[in-house]
Amino acid sequence: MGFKKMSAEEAAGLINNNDIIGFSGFTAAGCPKAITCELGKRAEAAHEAGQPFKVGIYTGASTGDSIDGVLARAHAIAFRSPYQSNKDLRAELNSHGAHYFDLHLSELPQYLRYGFLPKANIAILEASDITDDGKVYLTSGVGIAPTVARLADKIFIELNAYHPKHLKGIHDIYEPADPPYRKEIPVYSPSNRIGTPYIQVDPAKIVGIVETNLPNEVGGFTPSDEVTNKIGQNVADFLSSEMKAGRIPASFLPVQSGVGNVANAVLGAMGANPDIPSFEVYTEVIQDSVIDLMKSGNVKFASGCSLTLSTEALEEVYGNLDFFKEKLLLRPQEISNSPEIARRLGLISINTALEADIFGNINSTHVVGTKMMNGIGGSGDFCRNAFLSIFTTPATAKNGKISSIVPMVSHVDHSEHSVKILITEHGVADLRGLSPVQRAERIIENCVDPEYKPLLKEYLQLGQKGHTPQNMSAALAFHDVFNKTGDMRKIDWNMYK
Ligand code: 0RQ
Repeated sequence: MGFKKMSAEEAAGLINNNDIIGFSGFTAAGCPKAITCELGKRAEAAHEAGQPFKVGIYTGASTGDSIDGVLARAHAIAFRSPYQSNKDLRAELNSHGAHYFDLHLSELPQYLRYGFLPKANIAILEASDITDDGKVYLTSGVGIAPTVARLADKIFIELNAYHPKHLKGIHDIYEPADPPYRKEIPVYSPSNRIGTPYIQVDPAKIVGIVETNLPNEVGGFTPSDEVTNKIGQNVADFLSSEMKAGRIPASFLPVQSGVGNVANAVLGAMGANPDIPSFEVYTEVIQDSVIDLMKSGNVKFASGCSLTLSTEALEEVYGNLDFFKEKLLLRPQEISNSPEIARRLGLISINTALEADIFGNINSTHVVGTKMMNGIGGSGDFCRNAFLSIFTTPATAKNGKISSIVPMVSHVDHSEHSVKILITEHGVADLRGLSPVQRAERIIENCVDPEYKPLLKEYLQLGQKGHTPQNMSAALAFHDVFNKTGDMRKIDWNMYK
């Protein structure tokens, strides 16, 4: 190989204060892990010497701790987009130590190409292989890698021997042209290949190769519990009833499912439901449950942006690549999350809300209206354009002290227009074709926790005249009482009568 090999420390030494870095990967899958650890040390040393050292960061989605955790703890992040889920970075963003720009994931590559955001002058890519003429074969996640590799002036490659070279062929790399030259993205079925299995980069831009042998930093999943299992069951039963009613074709439609424990439980329940035929997945994050369903024959094919798998599941995939490569494709997020494709394929989209309101608006991001949790991620890319958009949430949080269903969401990510079905452990609210007051009655009846039902019914009585009967003094009273007492159940509506 003709490229210069260097240590992670040497590579980090070539990155300067105010540089802007774009990383490969999506969630902790496929993210570089070595150079940023050294960069964190560099930033800390600079800060100790009284010098500034911060970089701007673009990624696919969240990252492993070696990017977001290390750099947040070193106070080395000037700004960050489009998604994160690291507790130290969350603290940094919420205290304004770093600026965060929350963005629909499908939009970031084109935002960068259009010049809407500061240019990433450096790209750091994790690769399983590279050729002398600049063909980069990625690892278990793609994200924004093709775009940042093309736009950056300097590229560092972390060549990670943990990922087998035999992964070649699992990626499908395609970057659309920009308007006015853009054509349709020719994905007509989840398994359609439209691009190349590698990213072609200009070899002259490759500054150095850092050799590593490091596993992904994907956290374990909490096992499903009574609540998540019930939510999963409710989703599966609802989908099976939609099939029986003839609204979902008998051959079924491709499924997008969000990230986390609820999403894992939902897919598990769909696999266990005898009425749901084996289906395809067109999503961003391929989690353990998809791999299990592939083995049992319930999932025929999965197209995603990353293999966000536990170490055991990833090793199982890597150990049986001949079987899995036939059934998996990894695409850039611009394609995995494309609104055009979501609409064309007719996705059944299932995402998790932090809170929903009785009129069907969703808050996916802000805890009690102010603190950023993770970000909007791909939820908007999918839900706005899906065939059927479902949001799930446990009915309460923090041992019942918070109702996830409130009079008015404290932050809006998805409006009532994008939300078709709301599902909790208590039941399903089908909101299609309902007016605001009908939606409120259905959500309160079917989805709300029994302790909160009378409180929300009473709130509806306080509603002021109008199409959407909110009460402008009391709409955020649940949040206010939680901030003051730590328990939404302490609400006293008499104050608003
Ligand atoms: O707090 O962590 O302190 O225990 O929020 O809640 O119930 O464990 O749910 O892990 O599935 O995450 C919306 C954040 C849900 C996620 C969100 C507290 C609760 C707990 C987490 P603790 P759960 P999950 C594809 C799609 C946006 C992006 C998206 C998410 C913590 O699904 O980030 O959809 N979605 N992407 O106690 C205050 C409430 C609360 C609350 C829960 N109403 N008020 N706190 N919590 N409800 C993926 C990608 O884009 C990559």
